[in-house]
This record gives sequence, structure tokens and C-alpha cells, in this order.
Amino acid sequence: MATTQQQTDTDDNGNNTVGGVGGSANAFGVGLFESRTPFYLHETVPTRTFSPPPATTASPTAKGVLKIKKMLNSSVGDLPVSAPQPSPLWTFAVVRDVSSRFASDSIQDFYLSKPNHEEEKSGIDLNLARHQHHRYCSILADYIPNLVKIEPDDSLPDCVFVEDTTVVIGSTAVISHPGHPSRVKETEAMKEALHKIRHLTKIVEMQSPATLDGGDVLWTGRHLFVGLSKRTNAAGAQFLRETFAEQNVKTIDIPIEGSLHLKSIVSHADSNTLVSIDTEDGRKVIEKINEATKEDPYRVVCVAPGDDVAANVVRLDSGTLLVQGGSKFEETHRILRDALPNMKLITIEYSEFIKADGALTCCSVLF
Ligand code: CIR
Repeated sequence: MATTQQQTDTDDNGNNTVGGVGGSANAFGVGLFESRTPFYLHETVPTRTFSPPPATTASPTAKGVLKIKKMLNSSVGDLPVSAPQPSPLWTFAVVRDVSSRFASDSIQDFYLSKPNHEEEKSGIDLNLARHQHHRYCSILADYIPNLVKIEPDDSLPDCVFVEDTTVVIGSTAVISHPGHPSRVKETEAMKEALHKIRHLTKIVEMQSPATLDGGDVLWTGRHLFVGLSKRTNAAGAQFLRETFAEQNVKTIDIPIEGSLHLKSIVSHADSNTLVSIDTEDGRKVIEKINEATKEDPYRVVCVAPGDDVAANVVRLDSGTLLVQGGSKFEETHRILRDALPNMKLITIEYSEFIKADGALTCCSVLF
């Protein structure tokens, strides 16, 4: 595994990377597997394909697109099942393309209503959103062997935010009951897709009156934190607690305020490190987490004040993080580089999803 020392550069996929010493990734991922994440499974099975990659102009790098195609066409015979290389952290990434009604009808309750976002109120650019999402999928395909794409549904403007429709740990999936009525129907296609993945041996469905958005669920490999929010109620959290109890997963409820989801406030960079917003609401959440994990605490890294959306990071493998890109997040990039010197940071501009209260974790389900 090659390692590179860099400050700001592009990696071998044409993606922007900042700082850190990290392993390069091939199409199957080369991250080191951490022994403290006992519920990540690593068997390789054929890719499940529900739609071709989008035939838009949104091609960030020809190489990236080729890799997606390779993922979509791969069969078990193509995969390096016995290759002497570290396992990828994740086996599957489930994504869904952007609805044509995303720009006009997605729910936009939080981000744009906060001060300092005047210049972004011109609305969502659908083509740019598709471009950004395509690049996001391309990056996932570089690290995760099986990219499962679900067709978008134009009657469901927020359907790109697949994270909210399911929670998967190991081989068990919970189909959620999303907390906003306009999003409930999104679960149908997710259920159908998950039932085609043999790796999943148990799929259960949450029913009303329980509600839960996956954006409120933070699984670090050691604890399952569930945000009690406007979207997720105590019955939703209880459903997860009961479902995952048989895997010895410890579920901790965290009441949240001022943000859409728990993962708008805190996400994880590795199984010992949380990345949090630097606000009063963020501090309250971290206090609760600290209280509940005294025996086995986390290190907390705060993003720069005002960079709240950058606290939502995706762990691509044990040495690589996907983080919000753009010059306005430079201070946060510096903080993350200093705090996580052994990690490669890949940046992606995700402006159009931020306008709809989304971030990076919300557009995929990884397991
Ligand atoms: C909503 O309000 O439901 C969508 N506009 C945004 C959902 C973002 N989901 C997530 O971060 N998990």
C-alpha cells in the first residue's frame, strides 16, 4: 500500500485531498480493518445494480466514472476475494439518484433560515446537485466494493437522502419510519433494494407511532447514539435498542435541539474520535455523550466556528475521511489535519445538498 505525504493535492482519482499521511485507495478499498468495529462484515458478494450511472454531463473525472461502471458490472468472479490486501471497511454503499423535484420541493427548514446564508438563498441548482452527487458516488465506488444504486422517484423530492430510510449494522437492517410525512414512501424502494442483498439476513420494519430518521443515528462501532429530534421519537430509538440488543449494541439516546439531526451536530472520524460542531447545542450533545461513555470515552474534535455542516464526515475506510470541500472550510481542514495526522482527507463540494439541510453522510448507507 503506497503512502503519500501531502498538504493539498489531488489523489489518484482526481479528487482533492488535503494533508495527512494516508494509503492510496484502489477500486476495492485498501483501508486497514479496525478490530474495535466488530459488526462490520467483509464478505464480498456480487454488486446489485438497480439503475445505470446517470447519463448526465456531470462527469467529474472520466476515471471515476469508469470505476463506477466497473463496480456496476462486477460479479463475484471479478472481485479479489483472496487478494493479499487489507479489507475495505465497508462492503456495500447504497445510494439513490437525485429527484427532478429536488430543487423545487425538497424540505428546506433549517440551513437557509439561519443567519449568514443570504447569498445561498437563490435556490438549488439541480444540474449542479446532480454533478456533486455523481462525484460523491464516484468517490464511494473507489473505496467500497459494491455500489448499489436505486432509481430516483420524481414524486419524492428528498429521496437522495437515503440515510434516513434505514439503519444497518452487520447483517441486520431496520427500515425506518421517517419523521416527516413526505418522506415515508422513500422506504419502499430501500426495502426492495435491501431484500436483494444476500448479506442481510434480518430486515425489520419500524411502524407508527415510532418515527426515526437515519440522520439521527450515529453508530461508531462501539455505541449506537440516537438523537431524539423533531424527526425521531423515543419509540423509534427503543425499536433500534430492541432490534440491535442481540448483537450487544449499546444504544444511547441523546436529545437534540437547534439542528435537524444528531449527525448535523456530531459524526465520527474513527471508532474513538468524534467530530462536532462548536456551538452551545453541540456542547450539550457532547456532554451527554461524555456522561454516557465515561468508561470508554471518545476524543472530540470541533470544527471551526460557523463550519457546522463540516462536522458531518464520512469514514471511507480506516485511513480516509470524506469532508466538505471549498475554501470556506479551510480552517476546519486545518483542524482536522492536525487532529488526524494519519488520515487522508478527501474533499467534495456539496453546496446544493446543504441548502436542503443535507450533508455528506445523508446520501449513502454504508455497511
Ligand atoms: C429533510 O428535511 O428531510 C431533507 N431536506 C434533508 C434530509 C437530510 N438527511 C440527513 O442528513 N440524514
